[in-house]
Amino acid sequence: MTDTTRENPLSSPGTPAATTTSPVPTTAPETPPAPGASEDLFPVHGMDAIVFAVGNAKQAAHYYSTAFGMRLVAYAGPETGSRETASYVLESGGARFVLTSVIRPTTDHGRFLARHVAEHGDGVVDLALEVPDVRAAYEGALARGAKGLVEPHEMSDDDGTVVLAAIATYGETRHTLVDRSGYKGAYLPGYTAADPIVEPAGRRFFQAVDHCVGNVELGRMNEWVEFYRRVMGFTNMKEFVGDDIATEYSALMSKVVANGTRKVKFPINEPAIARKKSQIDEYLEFYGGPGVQHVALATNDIVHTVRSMRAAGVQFLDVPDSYYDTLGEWVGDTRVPLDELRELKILADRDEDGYLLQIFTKPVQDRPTVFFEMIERHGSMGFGKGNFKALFEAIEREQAKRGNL
Ligand code: TYF
Ligand code: FE
Repeated sequence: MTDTTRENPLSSPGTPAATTTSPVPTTAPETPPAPGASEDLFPVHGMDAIVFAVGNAKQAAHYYSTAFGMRLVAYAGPETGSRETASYVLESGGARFVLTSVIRPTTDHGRFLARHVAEHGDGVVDLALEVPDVRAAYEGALARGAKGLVEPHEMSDDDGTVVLAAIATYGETRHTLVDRSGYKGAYLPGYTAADPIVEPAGRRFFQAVDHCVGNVELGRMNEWVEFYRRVMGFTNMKEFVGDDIATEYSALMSKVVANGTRKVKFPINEPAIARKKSQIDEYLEFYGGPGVQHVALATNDIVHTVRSMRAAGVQFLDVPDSYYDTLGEWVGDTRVPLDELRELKILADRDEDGYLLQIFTKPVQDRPTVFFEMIERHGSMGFGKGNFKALFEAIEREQAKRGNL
């Protein structure tokens, strides 16, 4: 099981940081960020990478190449001097995934990754953020109550220098903070540029990471929203699932925090006590604690995305035909004809700012844990609130098939 003493972001005792001897603050100042100052408290350029610890990174790299249309760009492994781990760096537009597996653990890092895979299965270990000033971000975060995991340090090779540090977030997940402005290599020092595993698809299946969702334990959602607000100056977005919706059909509560530019969006879910066992409880049980539930990937042509991924064998959540019988009445016209949405099981939602099209994969490993969302936005900054009922019912049908409802 996960060490639950880690779970409270603002009051957990600090465990020693990996590369430092300096004490980590155990309490945070109570002062909230000044109104309007949130954009400057913790400047973030965007997501740098999503790092997955997996059982077999070689095969995962193949899957993300063929099924997600991603392109291998860099590699580190025994052939390049990394004898403990193998890591594959894949890109699709501005989105970067790093897939790491352990070959033979010899350091604390290798043992951590091996235990992570044993306890959680394949999962996300790191939501890395690109920041303009790693030292300022790290020191500010610690002063505001974050737990430091890796002190700021530089790494260099012939392609230049990167600055890196890391802080803890929910479960065993971390945020590595990266400044790569002084670096022109393929990923990080220690990696060599690599060629695609398969001939890349003519068009990308997606262009960017839209949002990354965390599942935390019952009653902890607000603590983690507060963590992002206080430590990183993120603010609440209006979309949330409150008690009313939770008890009626969703069995979860959810709030969304975002950085000042809204480029980085982190919804946080917790289970709710409802008529049925929460999908969040199922995740927490099979993941062995809190962690990343889904990553949403932004596409500008969801029809191309879904056709390509379905052709490659990716399975998406099923949506009943009845969903489409009434969709036109409340969503109105979208770029994609209703018949094509129906054929491909794509969901649509509209709010005052515009509309969005979205679809959800089934879990992408044997454990009912991590899945992906593909999303095409047309003005709407929401998360598909109008679809929550249909979506959560579809998830529950899958839960029932697994015997977990
Ligand atoms: O990110 C979101 O909020 C949407 C909806 O278990 C959602 O993608 C929320 C919770 C969940 C699945 C999807
Ligand atoms: Fe989502």
